[in-house]
Amino acid sequence: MDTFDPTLADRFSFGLWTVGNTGRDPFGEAVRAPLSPTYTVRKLAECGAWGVNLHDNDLVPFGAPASERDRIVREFKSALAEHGLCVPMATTNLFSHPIFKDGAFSANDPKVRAFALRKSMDAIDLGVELGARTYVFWGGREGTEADACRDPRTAVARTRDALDFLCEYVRERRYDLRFALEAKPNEPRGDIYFPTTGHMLHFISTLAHPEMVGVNPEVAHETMAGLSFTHGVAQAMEAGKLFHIDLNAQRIGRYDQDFRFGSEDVRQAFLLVRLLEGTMGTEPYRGPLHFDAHAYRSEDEAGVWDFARGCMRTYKILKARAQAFDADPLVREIIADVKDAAVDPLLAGYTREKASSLRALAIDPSAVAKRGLRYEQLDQRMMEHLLGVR
Ligand code: GLT
Ligand code: MN
Ligand code: MN
Repeated sequence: MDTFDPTLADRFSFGLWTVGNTGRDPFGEAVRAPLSPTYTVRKLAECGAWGVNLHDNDLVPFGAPASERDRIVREFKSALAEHGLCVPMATTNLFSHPIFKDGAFSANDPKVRAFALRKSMDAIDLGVELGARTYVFWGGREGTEADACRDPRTAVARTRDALDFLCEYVRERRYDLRFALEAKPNEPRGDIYFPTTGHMLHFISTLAHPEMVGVNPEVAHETMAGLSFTHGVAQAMEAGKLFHIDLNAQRIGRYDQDFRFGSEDVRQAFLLVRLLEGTMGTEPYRGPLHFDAHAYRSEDEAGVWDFARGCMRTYKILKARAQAFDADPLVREIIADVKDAAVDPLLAGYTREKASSLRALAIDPSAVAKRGLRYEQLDQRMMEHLLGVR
């Protein structure tokens, strides 16, 4: 035990599908045996996790009769109680069954869309029964290869219909549940609709109940698109829309790698943890810290638990590094807000007078431009904190 080992206060969660990943990929069979949900609960608790998340079919097999569903849910609930784990988030599998080969909410066949809605309502009931407060929608199959199959605007409108429908369902049942939309640019489809968190944020503003819906950005997905994950998350936080987060690691230009948190692009991971924890003195994110990642295919079951502990330890180590970085006097000095009493009041809240005062300001562009900003020093200091020499 050391200070980087996880505690319940850290709010770390894993999906049944993450530690339960058997290593199957498009080129090879499973390398690990499936783990039962109740066993997973016990092992996650031993590792120091706080929560366990699931798709409907991670727990209840597709098409299981009601009696079997109820037995499975009963056993799972008693495992949760015995080991002190909660279910912060639940979701629906709208991608594995062949019925979803053309998408779920955006599919051209109305029967597919009906089946997707029905499956989502059942899965919402299941999630709420287990105590989930956040419900994720990842439209993995909502996309195309043969893009002429529909007007992409139709896909947007159908997705809106589905989310508005399900928001009303939640409201009618008086569930204490919020939706979080997860973007991904491609894989398993050639192109997926709403490819980034930014697309999702705008789409949310067009819904009937935008206050019920936020985002669930994933490190790997934003990075696949070559974007700064931290900037996307920051925009979601600024909009009050960061309802959930999927932490893992990814290199640009690769398939969706879902690696152990922090194992690629340590700088981005550091900046992300710094943002989430508010070590700059800003409002922190207070929701679940979910690892949507899995162990390398090289691992046996012991390696899976090494992977899980690694995700959590790296997060905590980065948090400690970020705290030290933001407490460093040199850092504070370089990034201190530049204040200018004559100029600051003119910069927000347009009036005709402010506009003319702005025009009248004496600003010498070359003099302003001459000042070096010391970002080399700042970035090197960040590297030294990150590399553990400060
Ligand atoms: C799937 C996907 C993830 C999503 C999960 C939720 S399932 O593993 O790769 O990014 O978050 O549906
Ligand atoms: Mn994810
Ligand atoms: Mn992923």
